[in-house]
Amino acid sequence: MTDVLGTHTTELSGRAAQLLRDLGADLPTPGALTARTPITGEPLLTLAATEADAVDAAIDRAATAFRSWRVVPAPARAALVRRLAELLVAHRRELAELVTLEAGKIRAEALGEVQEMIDVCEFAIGLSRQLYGYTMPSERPGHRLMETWHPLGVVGVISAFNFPVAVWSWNTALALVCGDTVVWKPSDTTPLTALACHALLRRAAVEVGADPEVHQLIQGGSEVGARLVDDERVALVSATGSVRMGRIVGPRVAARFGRCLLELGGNNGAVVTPSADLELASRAIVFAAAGTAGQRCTSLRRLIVHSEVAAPLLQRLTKAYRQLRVGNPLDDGVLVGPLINERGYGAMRSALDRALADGGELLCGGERVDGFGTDAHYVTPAIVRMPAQTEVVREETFAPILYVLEYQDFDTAIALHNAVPQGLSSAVFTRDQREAERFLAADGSDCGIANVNIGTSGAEIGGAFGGEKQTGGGRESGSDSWKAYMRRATNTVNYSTQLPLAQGIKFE
Ligand code: UN1
Repeated sequence: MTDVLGTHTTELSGRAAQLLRDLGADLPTPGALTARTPITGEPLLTLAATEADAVDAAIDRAATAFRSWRVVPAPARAALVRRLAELLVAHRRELAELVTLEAGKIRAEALGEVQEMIDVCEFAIGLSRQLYGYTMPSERPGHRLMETWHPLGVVGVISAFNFPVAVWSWNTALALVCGDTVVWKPSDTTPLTALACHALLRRAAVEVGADPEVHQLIQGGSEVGARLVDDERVALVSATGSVRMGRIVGPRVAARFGRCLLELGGNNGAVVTPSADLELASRAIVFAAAGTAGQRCTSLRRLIVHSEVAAPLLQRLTKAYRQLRVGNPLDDGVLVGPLINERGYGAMRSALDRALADGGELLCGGERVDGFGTDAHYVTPAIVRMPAQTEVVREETFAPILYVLEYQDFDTAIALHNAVPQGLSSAVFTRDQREAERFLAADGSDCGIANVNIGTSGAEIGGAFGGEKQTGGGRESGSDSWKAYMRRATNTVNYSTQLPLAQGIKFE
């Protein structure tokens, strides 16, 4: 294992600085904000938070840039996103390594995150020629009825530490082809990857002759986010993060009649039925529950397994869990990196304590892995068999804890599955078509994402991404999610010499 103490952190901060330079970002002026690496828990670099008047000025620049960007034809706007995609392809390794340093993701997952950025750019480029509106038959002779989609305005993007670059790209690639400009407030835990993305996008803009002011970056904590949220010039606030954050952002944006796109917590469940392919199911479950150290909003947190197959499934899972290598995410063969910080570790500890107090039985994991320094938080992913879906199981704990519940009949499994406040992602493992279809039906899973024979995490960008209930209802990324980033105008055109009124009204 790499020596992660002492000199190693200096190496990591030097490496982060080098990666920033390679990605074309200026090294930040030191300030009150500290970028840490969860690999050792120690500082990488410091930078200044954006002051209140600088936030206002950034929004102002984005609003000004919008006035000309909105009239650039959408396929021409796509040139900017195409260049960004090319730069991401060229710099994928550097950006992924910075993601590993700053968010602690293993290399394969960090590269996957950058791939997700490239994918969504390609999607947005194609979309630029497909911002379709309907035409409808008019009830009046000599009239045409149609709708047109227009750019919306300034989009405020608030993103979380766990997908520090992909979630930005889902929003930004779409917003840009839709003719919007963007002000981005990344998590204050991951400011360096944000500097890198901002630099790549500005470079792309300069190279294709687009206005670089279409993208603004503001950095800092909730006070910086609050200024963005409250600003009337921000037409849409797209916020990814906790339910707690969404409860603050949603009402504040609504109070000024702004638009909100919320992608909040998940408490994702999988139902494993007696006919399931247990080998396939256990591989899917291990990736979904332990991958990214349980820090995806789509991570699998609840396993609802039929009593007949509980024993063989748990045997496979505990065996696989014991073989998972936990450690430095830069090292080959490591599958589980660190938790983001001490708060994440504390949340895991207290959730485990509560689960055990509720009568839960720890089947494996849940231990701290030492040897990385006191400020780093590595844990073995845990599986806890629960007697019931108690309060702690109904909460989202952003850590690798998989709660196991047993069921006897499929209706009860679906009821248990849906009996949580969140509604992001879900899965059923079955070879019975009736069960599979029932899970996807109106009275099946109540989530925004419902899968058959694959895990809850790792969605492709082509589908709409988001969920119901406390997850916030927003949809990002593929399908027709772009509509959230545009405004719709309904147009009625009279090409006759008469003036018939709708609903047959006579006014003479
Ligand atoms: C998130 O955790 O905020 O489906 C996003 C997935 C990824 C995105 C997760 N494509 O797991």
